[in-house]
Amino acid sequence: METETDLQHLRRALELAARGPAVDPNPRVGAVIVDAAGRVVGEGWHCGAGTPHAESMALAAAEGLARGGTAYVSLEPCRHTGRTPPCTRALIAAGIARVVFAQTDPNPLAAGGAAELRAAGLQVATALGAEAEAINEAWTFAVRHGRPRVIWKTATTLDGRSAAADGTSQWITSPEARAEVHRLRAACGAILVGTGTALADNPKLTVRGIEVTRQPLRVVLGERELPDDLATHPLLHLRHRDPARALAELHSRGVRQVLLEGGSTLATAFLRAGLVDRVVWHLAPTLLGAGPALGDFGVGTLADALPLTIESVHRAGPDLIATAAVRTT
Ligand code: AOF
Ligand code: ZN
Repeated sequence: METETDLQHLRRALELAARGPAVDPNPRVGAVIVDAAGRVVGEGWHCGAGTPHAESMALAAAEGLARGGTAYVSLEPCRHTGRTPPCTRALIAAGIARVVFAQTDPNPLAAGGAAELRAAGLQVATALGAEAEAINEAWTFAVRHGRPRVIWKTATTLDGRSAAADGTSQWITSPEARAEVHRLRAACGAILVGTGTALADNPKLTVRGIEVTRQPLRVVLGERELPDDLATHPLLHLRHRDPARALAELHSRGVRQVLLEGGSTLATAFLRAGLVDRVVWHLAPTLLGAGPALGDFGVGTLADALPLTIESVHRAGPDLIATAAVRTT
């Protein structure tokens, strides 16, 4: 039975989990140790792959005061020997009487901790599973599907164009929208473009304007040669166009979320393979014409796109409706 106090300690474990790195091969995990008298005697969180698990950090902080107490953990304690020893054993050895955890571990290598703890005579309870899962959305997806989660980010004008007649495509959207792209990049382990985009735009594909401990891996997919001076940052060039293979390679490198950033050939290949999980669509209130939705009305280059002023945006059932003025009188 979980009490309000249990939920408070578990929420604190979730808070601690969020201190971990936002992008990492491993999940973000937090733990709180409360002694038999109800006092918090240790807190811990996971700082990234290869470092101690949250439970062992919290037990170390408790300095032997854990006996007869309760461990609150945001993820089911692991029972495997991976980069570190099993947390179930550490909890049992410390004399913990009860474990309350949030998310059930979806990782088949580590799962089964709850059953092992029960078998050892500890009380085990769970709560707040959905909240804990939200802290590790991409990791949970990647563990369940055996591949990174894929986000396709695209920017188009209101008439659905992503480049003008002369090929100019930088920048369709505003600096404000581009700042959002950096936030999205910061949440991904790898940024993927095709060789066409790499050659045409020479994009930096780095996170700028936000502090990150590690830049995402820049990945270019396709056989075409790339000049050396393109690699302003460590760049991984996969000389094939197989989305499933690319994701398998990235997954084995610890990437749990990938951002597809162009061009259309790359996005098409991923969609065709059924390997796009989420779309982030940036819509600029401009018209270019000379596309499938609107004929050529005289715009040749991006700088001459006809600007509109969005007056309202709303959802109508599954649709998105935007009303924009071409000219404000
Ligand atoms: C963590 N941190 O605090 C907990 C984890 O890579 P390893 O060997 O350290 O094992 C990672 C697995 O251990 C992870 O996928 C998850 O199933 C389990 N618990 N992992 O990185 C932690 N408690
Ligand atoms: Zn563990």
